Amino acid sequence: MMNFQEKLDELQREHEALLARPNTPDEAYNGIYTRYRNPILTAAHTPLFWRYDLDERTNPFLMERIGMNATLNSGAIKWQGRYLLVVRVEGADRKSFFAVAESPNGIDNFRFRDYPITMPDTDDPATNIYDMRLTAHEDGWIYGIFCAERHDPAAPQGDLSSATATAGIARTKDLVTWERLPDLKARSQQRNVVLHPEFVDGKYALYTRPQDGFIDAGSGGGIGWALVDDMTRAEIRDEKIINLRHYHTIKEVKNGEGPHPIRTPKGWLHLAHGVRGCASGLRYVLYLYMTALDDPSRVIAEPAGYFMAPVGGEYIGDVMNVLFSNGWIADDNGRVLIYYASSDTRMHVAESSVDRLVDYCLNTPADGLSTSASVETLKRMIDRNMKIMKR
Ligand code: M1P
Repeated sequence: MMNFQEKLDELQREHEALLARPNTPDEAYNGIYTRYRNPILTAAHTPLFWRYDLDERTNPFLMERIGMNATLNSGAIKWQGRYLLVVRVEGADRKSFFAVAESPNGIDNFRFRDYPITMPDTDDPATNIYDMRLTAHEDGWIYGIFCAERHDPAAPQGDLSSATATAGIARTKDLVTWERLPDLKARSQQRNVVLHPEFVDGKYALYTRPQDGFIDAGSGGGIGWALVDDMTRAEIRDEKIINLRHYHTIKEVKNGEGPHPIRTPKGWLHLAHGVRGCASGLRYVLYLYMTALDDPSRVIAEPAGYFMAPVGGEYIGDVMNVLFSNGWIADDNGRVLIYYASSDTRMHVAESSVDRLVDYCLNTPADGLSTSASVETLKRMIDRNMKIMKR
């Protein structure tokens, strides 16, 4: 039987081995992106000193005192040459909080900073906050927009599940200290709100996701767009839907903007999630679309179907059949690292490039919205390939 110190030494060795484990590309090929084999962050990556009381007098059995349940939906930014994720960490108590994890190469060796982020509250404190989108805006601030969730004050007595979703807003200059700004004012509930990195017509531009209830998009038709004068008192007055939901597509039930779009020479490159219902519940997949450089609200291309969907162990977790992304990083050399969570449980990375993703968007057939249209699209490809194969 190991004593306290021996067991702690063993835990520390195992933890360090997990953090230092090199990541390698997966062999599966599709020409669009490459997944990396190992999850980059799991609950087991959180520091031991977050979970264990390391004092033998108060914790003689060396028990976990504060359980960590999941590391998921992370905002991403390249900061002073390092790859930073603002991770949604969920404790065993179901409360999510934000914590920065950083890596020298964006692929492995992600390590949490010693302390989680202390996010100041507003006058109406949220019960739970999660899913931060980071935007280094041209105004000089780094903004974090996230979901602030509260119990619905209009819920009938005894209903402890109904909640409201609002966009919380904070900003920082150093990713250490955060200034909390008032929550976004909007007529509807809002989740998946994202700040565009540039001014548009002299205003701040937000991708929104109006929704009737906490879960249901309801009459919210898709990803919205709104211009805002001032982020210190952001209010949506006019909102238009720029990326619609459609019957019998991957985004029939709802969709939401992922991280802020990447500027490319051919347009703004967007990553989003689409949700459909099936017998086993909701299925969340990732898709891409592009908008015009001179008008980031005008869609110019959208390939049919999903870009990434769960594979293998990604299907399994707290909320099955979910891929979700709210962070990606474009390096100066054109490499794009896509950070995504599987099944609300762990973080992964996939690699592509701006050129590949733009090619994928501009040259992959769009959804014809019916079986007949899909078959005609497929036949055209087969016809062209038959000619090539007979040469
Ligand atoms: O459980 C899947 C996801 O569900 C929500 O996403 P959306 O608002 O699009 O439905 C969010 O709670 C997200 O955090 C979660 O990953």
